[in-house]
Amino acid sequence: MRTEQPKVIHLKDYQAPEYLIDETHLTFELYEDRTLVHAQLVMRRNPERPAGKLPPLELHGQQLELLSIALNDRELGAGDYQIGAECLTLQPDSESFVIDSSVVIHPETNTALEGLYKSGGMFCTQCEAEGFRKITYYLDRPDVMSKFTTTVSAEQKAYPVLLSNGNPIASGSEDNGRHWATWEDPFKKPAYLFALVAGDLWCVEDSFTTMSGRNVALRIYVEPENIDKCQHAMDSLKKSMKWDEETYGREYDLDIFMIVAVNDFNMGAMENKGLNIFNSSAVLARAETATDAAHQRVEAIVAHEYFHNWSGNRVTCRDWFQLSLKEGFTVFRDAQFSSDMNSATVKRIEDVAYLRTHQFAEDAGPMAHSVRPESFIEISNFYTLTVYEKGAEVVRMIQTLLGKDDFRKGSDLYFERHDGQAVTVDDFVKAMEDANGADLSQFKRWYSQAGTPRLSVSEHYDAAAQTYRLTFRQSCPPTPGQPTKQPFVIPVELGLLAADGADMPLRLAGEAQAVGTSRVLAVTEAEQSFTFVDVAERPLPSLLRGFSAPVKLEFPYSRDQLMFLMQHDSDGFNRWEAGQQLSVQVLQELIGQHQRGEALAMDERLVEALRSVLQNDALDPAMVAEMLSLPGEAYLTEISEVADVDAIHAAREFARREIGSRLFEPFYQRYMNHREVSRQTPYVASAEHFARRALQNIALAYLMFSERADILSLCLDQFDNADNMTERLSALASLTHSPFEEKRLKALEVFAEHFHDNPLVMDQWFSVQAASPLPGGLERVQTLMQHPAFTLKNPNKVRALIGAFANQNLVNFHRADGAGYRFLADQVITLNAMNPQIASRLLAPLTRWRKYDDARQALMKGELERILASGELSSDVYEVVSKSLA
Ligand code: 0A1
Ligand code: ZN
Repeated sequence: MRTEQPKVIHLKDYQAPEYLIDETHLTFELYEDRTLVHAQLVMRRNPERPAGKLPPLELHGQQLELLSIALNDRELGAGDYQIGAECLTLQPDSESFVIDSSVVIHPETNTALEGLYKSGGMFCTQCEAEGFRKITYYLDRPDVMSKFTTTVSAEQKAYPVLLSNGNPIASGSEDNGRHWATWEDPFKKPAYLFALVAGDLWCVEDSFTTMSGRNVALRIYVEPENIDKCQHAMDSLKKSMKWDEETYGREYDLDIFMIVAVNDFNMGAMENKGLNIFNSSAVLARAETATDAAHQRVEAIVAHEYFHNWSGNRVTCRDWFQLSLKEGFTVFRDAQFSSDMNSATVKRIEDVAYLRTHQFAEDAGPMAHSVRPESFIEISNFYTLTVYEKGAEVVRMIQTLLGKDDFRKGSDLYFERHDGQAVTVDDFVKAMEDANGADLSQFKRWYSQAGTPRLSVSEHYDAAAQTYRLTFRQSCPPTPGQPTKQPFVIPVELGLLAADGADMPLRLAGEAQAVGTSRVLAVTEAEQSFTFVDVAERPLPSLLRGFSAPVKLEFPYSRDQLMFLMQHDSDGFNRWEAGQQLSVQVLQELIGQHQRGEALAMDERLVEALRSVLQNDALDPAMVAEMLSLPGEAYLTEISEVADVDAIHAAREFARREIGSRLFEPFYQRYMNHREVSRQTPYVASAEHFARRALQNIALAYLMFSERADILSLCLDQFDNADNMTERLSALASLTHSPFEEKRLKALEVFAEHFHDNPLVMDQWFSVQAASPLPGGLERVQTLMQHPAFTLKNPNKVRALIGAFANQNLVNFHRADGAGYRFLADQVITLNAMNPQIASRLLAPLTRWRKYDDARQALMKGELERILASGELSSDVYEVVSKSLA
């Protein structure tokens, strides 16, 4: 909790540490009412700092009860050191020395889930970013890297499994019913990668032979009841290990790799060296209890954490401003992996839709920051879409500009040059430059300038000269602390379509001959033109193929041109994008009609365009499903100047009903065919099967708008008889949004009865109801909070119910009387004291108040002010609230 004015930490103030820790020897004695931590730190002065008088040693430490501390075996007395709320300070008397400390901590009452805590019956840790200082006095900063040995002792019966990083080197039992195990990690690491687990766990075992022929034991530890839900994660792990060898030449380095699933976890998972700790939602998956989306998420997160072994652990961050060094790069790597494992175009569509809806909103809000932030109050607030997703886009642009082979040369040099070091984003870019003789100095503005650039494009065709000129104008709106921006380097991949839909050869003025039919232009100036020659007819440009840069593109396409691109663009992503732009135009027209009180009437052309997509059997069903998904309400909000919540909802619902009724027949055909295949095929978690089920389920949702009894029967049949959660949950979601109240309530009851002892399935049950746009949403959520399966102590539950309500149920959350806002603020105030990280994340929807009408703005700001005045705020919540009101 914040007791004084919060300190702002600035990147420009970075200084290397005065002291280093070569060895860290830890002993944990775990008890039910306390834990004793003994730490022996073998330290020396940092030779890179100025010599001279020895500076004081400031060890980080929070919420620790110090029992004893010794310097070179000499017990220190109270006068030998000072203890503050955040640090212990003492004066070393030699260049090299050993500190021994003993502290008491209380994992059993740790609800913040940071440091050492208990999740159900097991002990576990979460140390990133600054959690290790809640375990022992230490230099808790990523540029202090040390070799760790860890001994854990606990009661044998309750905690038969004792784990830490590295390799197990010794273990034994004591007479008193306790036992112990010692682990040694041969790799130097910062404290944020430390992990410890103790519990009654079972494990699934496998092995992997690395490219140099070493055998690695693989283990996934879970609570006994989940032992049947680990196979998918294990398969994903082996695929990731192989992929990283083949794609990046990266081999695993320890003899054992472990994953532990815990139920109470603030984020998705954590890449602790050799001992990844996962939110159980990111590990457990089997057909009956996890959806296709959950299976894909498990595959992606297992890969992400595994890839961190190189991009994050072997080469780590110098300081937390460099967070995107590991996160942006690793998200980029896991996205490449997922594209290779599944449909690359569908993966790109999903990522771009997510980025444009959520990261663009962050960029336009009060917490906007650059990929490498300049300052923060609480680093936990900077595990953001900007650092992760936009950071990945920035790495992707480097690959687009350099080409795949040269990018790989750069990454090889980066890993080779910096293995075992804590480095910066500049070091990463420098390796990319040095390996290729490239100059990325202007490009680096992507790391330092916040905000989403706009790129508006105009065209000029000269029929007589057969030239075609594209003029690009870029700008970037101001963000907090950055009123003006310099031009970015924007890679624009493009093609030109002829009247028959074919790509034209591309020859720029000055070039000897045409070079390909799709190419990347680097826009580097505020305004810049490119002229193509030998252009025999007026072309239609396909711009920003594959979303080659995270910008808002503006080009005055007509609806007919968009329909043409939807059919003919050789770039699959841009075919989808054309459909989205067409839908946006049509939806915005409907929004206008609703606002003017007119009867809603929808442009036929969208229906016809979707009909031809739906009837095209040659298209990947997953692409068809994506193309049939209208832009979400949150995206429509993001692109509005002032978002009219009710009009957006009404327009989108109207469009969905229209599409459902006009395309009833083809939807019915598709549904019946696909459902039949699903009925006859055992569940397989692979792209082809995901695709079929995606289209089947979107068809069902559209068909349910008909409110016909025969469709209801199909839906109920799927709900009752499906052998997998993907089909069952989609049927439940369609029912939950339907007017068949009796059937809906019955289905929800049956579902809860069946799955009441599976917390992850119950999360889905909460979310489906929380997201239902039917009137009375807030009251339903308030009632669900009383359900025995709900608890504010579990972050997954908070996200599933309260998060889903505030982020996905926009009509109910933004109801005009402000009750949704008041409810959210109440939860934030309660959670502030229990779990500051979760409280601060839950707040995000209130920070977007500038998007709404005056009345809602006042209500939202009122709630932010109420939070600010509610008492002692954590630094997490304080930072977000105060910046939102600034
Ligand atoms: N490094 C992890 C994310 C993570 C960050 C913070 C955490 O606790 C506050 C937990 C996990 C990743 O990128 O997967
Ligand atoms: Zn990560």
